[in-house]
Amino acid sequence: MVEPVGIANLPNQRYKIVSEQGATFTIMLAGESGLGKTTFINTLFQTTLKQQRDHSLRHKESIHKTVEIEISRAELEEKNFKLRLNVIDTPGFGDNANNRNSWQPIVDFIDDQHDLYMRQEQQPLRINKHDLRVHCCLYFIRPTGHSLKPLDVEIMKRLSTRVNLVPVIAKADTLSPNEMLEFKNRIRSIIEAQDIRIYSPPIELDDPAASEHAKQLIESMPFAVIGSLEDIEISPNNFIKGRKYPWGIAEVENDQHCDFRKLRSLLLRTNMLDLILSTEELHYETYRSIKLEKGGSSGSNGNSEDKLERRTTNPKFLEEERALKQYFAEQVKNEEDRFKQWSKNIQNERDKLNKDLAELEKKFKKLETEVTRLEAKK
Ligand SMILES: Nc1nc2c(ncn2[C@@H]2O[C@H](COP(=O)(O)OP(=O)(O)OP(=O)(O)O)[C@@H](O)[C@H]2O)c(=O)[nH]1
Ligand SMILES: [Mg+2]
Repeated sequence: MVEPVGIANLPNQRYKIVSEQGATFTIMLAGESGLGKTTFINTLFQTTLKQQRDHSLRHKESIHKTVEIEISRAELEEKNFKLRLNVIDTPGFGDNANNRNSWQPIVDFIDDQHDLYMRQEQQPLRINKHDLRVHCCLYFIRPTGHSLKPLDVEIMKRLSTRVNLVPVIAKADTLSPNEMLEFKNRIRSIIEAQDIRIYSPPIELDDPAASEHAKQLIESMPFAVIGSLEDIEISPNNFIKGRKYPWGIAEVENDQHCDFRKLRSLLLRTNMLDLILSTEELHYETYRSIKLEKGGSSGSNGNSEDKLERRTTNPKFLEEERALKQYFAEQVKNEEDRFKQWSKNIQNERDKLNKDLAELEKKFKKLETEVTRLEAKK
């Protein structure tokens, strides 16, 4: 009998990243203020069609400006596989006199997480590691139709040496298809000319369908996205997510309108594992070796180039990687179900938090009454 590929049975050390306590996947959003970062992440995790929500609430949410780095978590468990999802939403920059102040915290956050992880690795005791290393940073670009700003170039350069960087064109509904094509081409040539290393999905030569999908993803970069929390009724009881205009509806999940579905697939299905592994083996290792060199330690022999080399050429690694990929693909294949569950989880968390807050308020009220009563007695 063939044993099922259990993550716990996988032989290689590095599978520990996605075994033992399951996988952790952390997405970060960065870019100028008001480009729809928060809206995008809400769109990504609320793809199930829900009834209209409380209108006042939606209004409040849509004008919410992110003012500090916000971390949300959701945990998903299925059979024996646990996936912890973290989303790091950052305040937009660009509307400050001193821009450095606004993006430095983002870069620091990424470095700090690597640092924290490294310190934990140096602990003699095997502790449950706290891991918020960013596996993918979505960088939002303003849909000007012209070019990348020098500030974008500067920040993207800094990010791309630290993290898997995925550029995203915000508010795709504001450009015509032709304008979008030209804009994408221009951005691609700047990225190339400036030597910005963006994330590129690996092409699987032994799997034609996967390699075709990867090529499509690469061709679509930078992904143009539309975010919306609105479910628009297109026929009785038939809702789609989109933005309504006098001329029609810009649809979130329509490939003719934007690349939302491609980006969703890259993040949550086809490339999640690669994003996790490449963070560990390239970005984290790079950070580690730089730190160790600076610290004068000689322990930097497991450097990133070595590991990458091993990963791409050693047949044993390739076979293990294939098995892991297959397992992972099975775990994340039912995209839609996952989204439903995720969005439910996120809502549960929110409800729990609200309940806790309500309880606290109740306690506080009680204390207050008590104080008034005692004071009256005096
Ligand atoms: N036309 C259009 N508007 C959008 C889209 N996504 C978001 N918006 C709107 O843009 C505004 C800003 O959205 P947010 O999601 O708060 O933007 P943000 O990038 O998180 O902004 P900061 O938190 O300030 O950095 C809101 O009014 C959204 O409704 C989109 O795809 N198209
Ligand atoms: Mg925001």
